[in-house]
Parts: sequence; structure tokens; C-alpha cells
Amino acid sequence: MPAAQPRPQASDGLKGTGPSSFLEMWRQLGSIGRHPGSGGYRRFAWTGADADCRDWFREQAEARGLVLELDRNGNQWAWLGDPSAGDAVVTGSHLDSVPDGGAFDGPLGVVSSFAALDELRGRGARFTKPLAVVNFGDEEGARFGLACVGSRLAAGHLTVEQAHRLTDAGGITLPQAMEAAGYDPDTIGPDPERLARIGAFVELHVEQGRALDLTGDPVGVAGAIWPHGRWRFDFRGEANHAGTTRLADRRDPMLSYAETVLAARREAQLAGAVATFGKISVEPNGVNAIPSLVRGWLDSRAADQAALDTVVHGIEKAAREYADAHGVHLDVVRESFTPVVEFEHALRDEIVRLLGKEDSADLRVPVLGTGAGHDAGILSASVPTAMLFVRNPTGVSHSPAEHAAEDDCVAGVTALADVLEGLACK
Ligand code: HGY
Ligand code: MN
Ligand code: MN
Repeated sequence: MPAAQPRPQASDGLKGTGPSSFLEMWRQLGSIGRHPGSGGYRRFAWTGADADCRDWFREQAEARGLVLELDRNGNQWAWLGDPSAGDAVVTGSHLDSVPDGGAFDGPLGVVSSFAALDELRGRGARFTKPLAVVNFGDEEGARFGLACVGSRLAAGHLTVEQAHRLTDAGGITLPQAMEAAGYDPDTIGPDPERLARIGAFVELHVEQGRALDLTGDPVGVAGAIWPHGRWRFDFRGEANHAGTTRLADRRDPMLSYAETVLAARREAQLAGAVATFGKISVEPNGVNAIPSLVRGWLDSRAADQAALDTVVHGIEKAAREYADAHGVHLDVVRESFTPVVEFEHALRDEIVRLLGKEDSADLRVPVLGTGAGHDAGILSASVPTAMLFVRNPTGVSHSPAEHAAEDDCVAGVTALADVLEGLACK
């Protein structure tokens, strides 16, 4: 059994009027792309595990009589009602993961969306607007380095040329990977007509932090997403023999890299921000060889753009000084960037009102900021978007230890059902 399984906790909504309850969906999905050694998930874009997740999504849609649509960018949409009627209420999230990611980041939103639809059907809700559950492709950017590729393409924040240039560690381009997975890469591009049909997109997501654990609430509403980005630092030195090259004769890029990692922590601390070098590649990567090239990827995030700029500029400045001191050449490339997102207040406040109704669970609903990026953030410039967060008692995410208690998953499904009912059913 995958780690962090919510155990059965009866609730009308989860008994499931649909073909499979929350727990059954969770179990089915939980076996896909999970590494037996680490217990983490390795569901990368356009791989076999991604295909299996897509098959699972299709089965859930078909089993509920929803019309499955694959858009020009490979995102999956499961429709109830006629999307051309417009003003659709859309929910869902992503199914891909970071390397050795947890079970909840992404899948909790998709499973909860199908379960919330089942709950609304169980309530006899009458839909007056089209409703869709969406699975956005390649949200984590684990394979090609850019976050939220599916939603960025749809929103026109990523050009076709830029997308076609995305390349994985093995030199496979995004078009080649899509083609190998049976998708036509020549169809990708902005999808304004599709987004124009959406009146509201509400994404439920496990919280990636401990705010709800500290407030004691099972569910919260997103207020804003910090600006954040990814920068690649290429330190080029001189390959040489680890055993015979005098220290004074070395141009060792690993030293510059190591000093830059420490500088990143210092700069982030000073600015009240975060900075992480979590990924590195070394050439030739031999124990007895001084590297010729050390590539480090920086992820940095801050509450506002000025602070983020200060941190990244400070890190780059320090890195250049270290590189110069060691006779190392440095290139810095920004690979991914998402500006600050302030979720639309009208939709946010409507959701807070809907969740505060006296006849629903007496949820006090805190409004939270987050440093985590989401498809809802990418779409927020094109579509009224909102997010619900489900409590994560440890706050741990992007790790096999990621967890949410089943009571909180139930509260999340009920809250999402309340919101969807308030937005799509009159
Ligand atoms: O990196 C993020 O914030 C998200 O998990 N893609
Ligand atoms: Mn994530
Ligand atoms: Mn996510």
C-alpha cells in the first residue's frame, strides 16, 4: 500500500454514488508510478507512468458518463454538460509528480474532484452550468525543467517555439516525447477559446506547508502565490586528474558551486525568502576526476518580486565572484518563472462565504498565502481561479512522507462539493 493512505472514513460523499469511491480511486491511482524502493512517485510527463495516470483519469470519467476531451496541449477534460454553453465551472489539478514525490500533491485534487461530483449527484444537485474535471499535463516540470507546461501552453505563457526547445536530461525534446506517447506535438499552442468557456476554475490541493496545522482547520482558501522561479547555474572549469593536479593549478567548478549554495542560504535568510539548490549534474562525474562542468539548479521564491530579485541577484553576484576567484566560467539561465499571483477576490470571497454557510460543516475558513506554484496560478490571468487547501499535518511535500489525514480529505471533498454546488448548481 502506498504510504499515507487515507483509511476508510464513512461520509455520504465518500460512500460514492459513482462507480468508485474516494478510497477506491485513491488505491487504484496509488499503485501507478510508485518506486518500490523509495515509496515515492516518479510520474514524469509523457512517460509510461504518465500514460497510466491518463488511462486512470479516462476510466473515472467514462465510469461517470462524463465526456472526455483531450485538448491541443494534452490536458484531459472530463465534461458534464455542454462546454460550448460557456461559464463552465472547472475543478481538478495534475497527476504528474516530482522525482520521488508524495501521493497527494496533484492527485488529491483530481480524486477529490471526481468524489465531489459523486457527492453532488448523491445530493441530487441540479447543474445549471457545465462542469469539468481537468488533469493538467506536466505541472511539476520534473522532466523538462519548466513548471506547468500544460496550463502555460493553454494560457499562452509558453510559445510553441519555447515548448519545442524543451529537452530532458537524455536529450529528448518535448515534441519527441509527446510523439513517442502518441500525441501530435504540432497541435500545441494557446487555447483562448477553451479558457473563454470557463467561468471559474477551483483547484483543491494538499497544503505544502503547516499553516492549517497551526490554525487547526482542515480546509483553507488560497490568497496568493509567491513569485518564484528556477535558474540554471553552469560552472565551467577544467577537467583534470584528482590525484596528480596540484591545488594551485586547479580550475575546479565544484568549489564555486559549493560556495554558491552557501551564498544562496545566506541571501535567502537575509531577505526572508527561500532558495534551494536541489538538483545538480556533474561532468564527467568521476570520483577521480576534477569536473569540467558543474550544473546547479536554483529554485527561489519570495513574498514579493523585489525580495526575489534581491535574493537571486545576490546569489548570482556571489557566484560570479567565486567563479572568477577559481578561474571558472559561469553562465546563469532562467529556466522557469511565475510572477506573484493574487487570486481574484470576488471568487475567493464567494468561496469563503459558501464554506462558511451555517448548514455546511462549520468550517472557519482561513485564507492562506503559499510559496508553491499551481496550474490555478498560471490560469489566474485568463480565468477567475481559486484554490482550496487540505491540511497537511507535517507540511512535508515533494517527498514520500507527504500526508493528509482521511478526515481532512473527507472535509476537502465536502468543501469542494459545497463550492461546486454554490457555483454550478442553482
Ligand atoms: O514547484 C512547485 O511549487 C509546484 O509543486 N510545481
Ligand atoms: Mn508539486
Ligand atoms: Mn501540485
